[in-house]
Amino acid sequence: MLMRKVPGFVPASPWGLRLPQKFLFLLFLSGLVTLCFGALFLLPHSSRLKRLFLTARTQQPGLEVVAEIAGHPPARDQEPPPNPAPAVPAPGEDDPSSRANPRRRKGWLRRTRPTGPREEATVARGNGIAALRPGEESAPSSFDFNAFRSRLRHPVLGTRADESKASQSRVRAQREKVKEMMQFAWQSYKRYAMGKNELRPLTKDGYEGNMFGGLNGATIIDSLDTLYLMELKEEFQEAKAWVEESFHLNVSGEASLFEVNIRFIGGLLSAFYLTGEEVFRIKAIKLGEKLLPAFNTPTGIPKGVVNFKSGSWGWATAGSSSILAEFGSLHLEFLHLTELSGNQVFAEKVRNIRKVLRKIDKPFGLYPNFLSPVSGNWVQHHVSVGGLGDSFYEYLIKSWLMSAKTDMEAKNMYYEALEAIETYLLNVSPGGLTYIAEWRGGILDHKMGHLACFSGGMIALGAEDAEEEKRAHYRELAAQITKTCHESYARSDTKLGPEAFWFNSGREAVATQLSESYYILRPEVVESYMYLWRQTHDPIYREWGWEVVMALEKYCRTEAGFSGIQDVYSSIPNHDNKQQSFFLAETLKYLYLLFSEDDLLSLEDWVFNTEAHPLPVNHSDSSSRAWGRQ
Ligand code: DMJ
Repeated sequence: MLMRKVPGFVPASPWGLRLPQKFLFLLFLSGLVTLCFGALFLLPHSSRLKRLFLTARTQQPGLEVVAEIAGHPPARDQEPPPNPAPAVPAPGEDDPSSRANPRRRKGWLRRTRPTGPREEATVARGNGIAALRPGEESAPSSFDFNAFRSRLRHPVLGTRADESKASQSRVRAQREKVKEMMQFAWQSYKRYAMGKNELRPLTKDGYEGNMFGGLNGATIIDSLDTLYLMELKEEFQEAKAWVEESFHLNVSGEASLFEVNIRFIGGLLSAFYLTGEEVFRIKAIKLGEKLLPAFNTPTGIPKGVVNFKSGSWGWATAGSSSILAEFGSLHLEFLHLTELSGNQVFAEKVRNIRKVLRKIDKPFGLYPNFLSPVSGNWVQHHVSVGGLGDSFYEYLIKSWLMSAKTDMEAKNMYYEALEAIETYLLNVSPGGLTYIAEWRGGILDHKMGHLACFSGGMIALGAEDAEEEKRAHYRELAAQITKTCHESYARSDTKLGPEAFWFNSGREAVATQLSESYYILRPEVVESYMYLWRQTHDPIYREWGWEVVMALEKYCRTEAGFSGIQDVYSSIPNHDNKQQSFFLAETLKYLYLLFSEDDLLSLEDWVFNTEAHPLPVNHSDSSSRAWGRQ
């Protein structure tokens, strides 16, 4: 009808059109079809329409393009990696298609490379993606999981030494006991609090806390690698299924950058490196991206709190200074985020932090705990190897180790800092106990926090790379500090250690007030036992570890999970009703490792982040080791 009104459109054939008009109409139609099809390419990358219309065949060239961009030959031309199979079959590994993209790459850290729809297509084909939610699938990778695994010096889960000998049966039973504790802690959490951040064992429910900005499941993500290495296969699968189906990143609260990094990102990264499951890699990267606004400060030193909704960096809630242990404990995870995403932004953020810290004046070579992210100046001169300072030092030596001993800057900063700590903070009590005091502008508080007890393990770990003439000294120092921390346990009624202990007024290694007498299932003391055991094989560390197991069973185990206690000096426990997620991530993991062979998560292959999540050492022969050249 419409055409009849157009001048010149007079019907003259059975279709009602003349020949030139028919030609014009066909031309118009074909133009329209071309336009519609072409528009598909302009749709956003994640568009469903695009995925519907662009078949697998259309996507295939993307593989070649990605490989070429990353400097590799197309997939079809490549040889299989020399040792493609994981060292030991692991929970959930029976489906080979669920492995990360097996294409090879050269560098451990690569330069940023362009990303685009084709790269995304390669990611989307990997298994695990099906479980991702819309908008969570854009994390391209050319990470070669098989090549990575083939470079490890030891099977991830060790070679399982023959433990049939009588001398070995005790340690096997001890390890099994710790495994049972993990199973109990997990089952209790699952029964009463699945999906919540942590379990409250007395009230038999869960709680979210206020550190994670609306993220859920801290206990699940903190537990993944512990369940894996204990070969609790069913439990690992439960945890993985929850991550796939219920771990949502579209949250909008205020979160602690540090806590989200060490627990969630650390946990996801480890789970990926242990299993090759894409879902962990992709969620780690996506979550990492959500943390980036915290770095938008004048100095690039991140604020402690990030607002997931506005992306702002939480001035109002977090005061005006950033905390050394918080912004100084991002390096390990952020380098791995770059490694797994190909996006240099993560590495750049932590390199900048390093740069600021290297340049700034340090009083007597010490690093105070508070720094202004605006001016880049120290805010007050409080120095501690315990809370507020602790894991900054840990991440220096571990950055060195994780870089396969190429990050000289981290190494130098670590030994210089340790020397200053020894000179100004280290003390020996009249009773002969070695401890690291806290420093307030030159005045010492003769106390050590439970948190500072990780330092025995750290100093042991760093001893082997110190100057020849200092190695024995550092080994001895590590042993002495660990002995002091053991004393803080041994001198309590429960044989568990207080939150802080003092050396004054004739009292040594004991808390002086009730407000410091609690024990919240912390790991630092058993962490040091584990490192000292691996370094010395002195049976005393297993004995001390076993004392902790017994005490946990006696005073912290409740009907529905483990709980902290409010007073280690009372043998009638007053439970705090919290099963901390780090109990499953760290305390039980370090205890299990203490009663295992040294090649289970060998220290030649792995460094543990400050939440005990294992991250691999860079064994690649790459020339692009970004952190080693600074
Ligand atoms: C853990 O979250 C980490 O070890 C952190 O570095 C310090 N505190 C707790 C455990 O005590």
